[in-house]
Amino acid sequence: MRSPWARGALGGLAAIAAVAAAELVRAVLHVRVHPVVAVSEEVVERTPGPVADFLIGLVGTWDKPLLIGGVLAVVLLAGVLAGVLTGYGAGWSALPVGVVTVFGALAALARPAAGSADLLPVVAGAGAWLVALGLLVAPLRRTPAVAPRPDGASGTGSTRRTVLARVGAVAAATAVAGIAGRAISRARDTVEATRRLVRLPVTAGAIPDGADLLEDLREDGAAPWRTRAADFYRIDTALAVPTIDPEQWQLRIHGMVDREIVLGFDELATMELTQAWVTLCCVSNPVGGDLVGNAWWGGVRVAELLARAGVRPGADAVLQTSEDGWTCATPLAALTDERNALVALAMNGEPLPLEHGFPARMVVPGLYGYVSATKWLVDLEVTRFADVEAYWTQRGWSPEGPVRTMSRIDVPRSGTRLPAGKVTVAGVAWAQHTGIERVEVSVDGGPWVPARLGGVPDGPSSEDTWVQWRVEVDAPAGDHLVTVRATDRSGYTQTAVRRDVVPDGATGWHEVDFSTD
Ligand SMILES: Nc1nc2c(c(=O)[nH]1)N[C@H]1C(S)=C(S)[C@@H](COP(=O)(O)O)O[C@H]1N2
Ligand SMILES: [Mo]
Repeated sequence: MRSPWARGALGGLAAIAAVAAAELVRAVLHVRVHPVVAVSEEVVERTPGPVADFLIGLVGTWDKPLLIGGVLAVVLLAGVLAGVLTGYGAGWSALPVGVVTVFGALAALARPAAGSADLLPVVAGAGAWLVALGLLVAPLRRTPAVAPRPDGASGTGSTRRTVLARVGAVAAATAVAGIAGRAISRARDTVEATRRLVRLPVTAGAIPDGADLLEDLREDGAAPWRTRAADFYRIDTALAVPTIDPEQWQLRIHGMVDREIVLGFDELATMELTQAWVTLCCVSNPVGGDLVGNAWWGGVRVAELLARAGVRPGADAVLQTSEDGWTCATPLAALTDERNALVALAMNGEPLPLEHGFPARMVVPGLYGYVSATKWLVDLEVTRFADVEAYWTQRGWSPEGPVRTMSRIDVPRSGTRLPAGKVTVAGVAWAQHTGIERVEVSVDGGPWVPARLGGVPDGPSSEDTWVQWRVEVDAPAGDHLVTVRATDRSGYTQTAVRRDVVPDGATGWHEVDFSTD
């Protein structure tokens, strides 16, 4: 049992455990490629054309499986080596693991549009590798000091049993992680494929005249007026994105209603769809933060659905529930008044992306997401605030979540150096379902200067979106601090008092420092 062969075999198993752990984390976090595949892709990119052509001529379409198999073999060999090296001390055995991890990390980061999340499968793999290796070889070290047996066999029966038990446990965990990872990936691929086939009678949404006021400042950090789905902030408690087949999906509306109704996806999609620009934001958005986005949503008005069900007197809330059990309670009034509270099926002219609630989510202008914007929506219960508690209100957040009037400076970025003279200051401001009346900036505590406001949609949803603003200020050579504040159409001007996001949204003025010379 203490032979290098045994250690090598245990090391190989630990490497397989690492590959499986990385796959599970990859699938859960929806990282596009496994680190092994990332390394393979990197190899392809770095192989000179003629060499690649020659090799492809040799192996034909087997090139990719062979390449991935080759990388896996290297990982396995590194595992065997790490196992053998445990006989020489833990430090040595960590070396092959470290080398493989560094290559995996570099390849993961080299993928197009890679972010720090793409490192997590690598980190999980390395962690699982070291833990598994430690578990598997530990009994070898703890072998009681007994005299060598006459038959020359090393170790004892009890060590052997412990090792075998641990081999069984690690192998089982490896199999579970690998199978779970594959199942999660497959479920997601299936729903993605279904989603691509969904056709909805919606448009891509035309940007209102003059709304996109900051196109020329995009390079400097100004957000586009329409937030693309890929750039839209994502906040939810779901570890793995729920994968819902629209064919199986149903929305139930019940509680204090005259008649309970249950609707399928096709039924909803063939009702009259309302389309509107709505800016969504998160209560956890700090002053100056980017947990806010503006999109063209398409869906069925909740007021219409509630009217069909017939709301009974005495109700003042609707408890929304998602497929994964998340809940929020929304004031009934916000769902039945004239605003465009929607069971949304589309975002920017496409079926909702999985991350943003496919096949259906709520969008309610004027309320923070945590009290209104259930993704993967399956249930609406008409009820009373006094009778229910929802996910975040149980955790200390306010039951009421009207969006606070807020403004943000996007240009210049904090710490920028600019030529002295005229400096353009620009950004966004929002007060959904109230509307922005005025945005002002002040340089170095000087007088408030009104900014020029961009356009908003015509008609009833004109107050439901953010507004872009820009202004030129004088900035002589030196260090400067620029401050912004917005006034909404109710006449309220943002308070300077800085308050944290808990329990009902941050307050205070956003400030940015820059210098000119
Ligand atoms: N099912 C579900 N829906 C949810 C949440 C959640 O955790 N689970 N989070 C809410 C919060 S706090 C916000 S701010 C919005 C964010 O929506 P987005 O991720 O599409 O930007 O979704 C809301 N809907
Ligand atoms: Mo949120």
